Amino acid sequence: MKLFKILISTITSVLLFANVTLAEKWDMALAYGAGNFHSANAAEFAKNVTEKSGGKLTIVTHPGGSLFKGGEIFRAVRTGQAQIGERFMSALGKEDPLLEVDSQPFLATSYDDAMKLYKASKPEIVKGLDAKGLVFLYAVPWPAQGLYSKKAINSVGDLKGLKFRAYNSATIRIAELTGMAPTKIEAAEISQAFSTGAVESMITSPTTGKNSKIWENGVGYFYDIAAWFPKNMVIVNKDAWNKLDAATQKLIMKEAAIAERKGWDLSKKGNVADKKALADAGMKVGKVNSALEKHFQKVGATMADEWKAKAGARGVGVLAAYK
Ligand code: PCA
Repeated sequence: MKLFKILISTITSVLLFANVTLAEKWDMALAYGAGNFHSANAAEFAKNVTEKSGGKLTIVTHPGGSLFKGGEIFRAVRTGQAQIGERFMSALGKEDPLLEVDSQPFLATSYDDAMKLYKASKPEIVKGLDAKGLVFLYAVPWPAQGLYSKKAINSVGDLKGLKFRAYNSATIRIAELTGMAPTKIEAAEISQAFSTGAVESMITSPTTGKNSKIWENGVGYFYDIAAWFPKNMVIVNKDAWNKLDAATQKLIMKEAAIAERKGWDLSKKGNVADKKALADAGMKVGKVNSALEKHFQKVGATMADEWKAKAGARGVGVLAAYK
């Protein structure tokens, strides 16, 4: 009986030890505040994976740039400083021009088209990330991008010389082709940039305007251009990925697909609700007039040619698959 007890306790210790050595902990770097729908969705994904992995993997989320700021997350995941993270794809055009296909104005102007463009571009994007030592998990779009301004914009002339907050190369290019003065600023710093007068206009989602309570910083106008739906993607460091067993990897991919579906739904809801929130806060929410619409269309056409030249044969392939 005594021997039996010793045997049982030895087996238990061995099992416990094995479990401890197999358990992985991942830090998930998130750039946007905990209340943002991307971050909330990522937190749910992390919780589901953690709970269902049977102790093999714990994913701890760090929202609001608390672990790494937006601009640092791609490199941090690539180098393994964070095992997993979320990054705004089109800010990574220098890594791979295909990552900014979703920020080309007027290429995809509805959620259906945004999904089509995502499906057409995903295989090449995943391949590109894989070559950089990254595993792609899922991508979720922001609501339709619109123009915010402190003053009313009724003509292209009204935009000339405006200090403009940009978030990627595409928005910098829009500013250049319009005569605005762009500065690249992460979402976390928007309120400060507007309140100090460093900028007076930007193009982003109603969600980001709402999250930064932009109306408190003298921004009274939102023009719903809805010319593109840029996405965030969640990526994993491949070395961290390879430490997991096949069952855990499968679980992650399954939960990633669920998170992606939920994220797209949340985005669609925010596209309506957050615009209403801007109006409820007293902002003037409307469309640009036809002269401005034409101007942005022209800017978009120029940028489409420039992007094709940058993205080369892979870009041509993605556009052919999309159309
Ligand atoms: N919000 C993010 C990216 C796109 C968006 O809607 C931002 O403004 O930085």
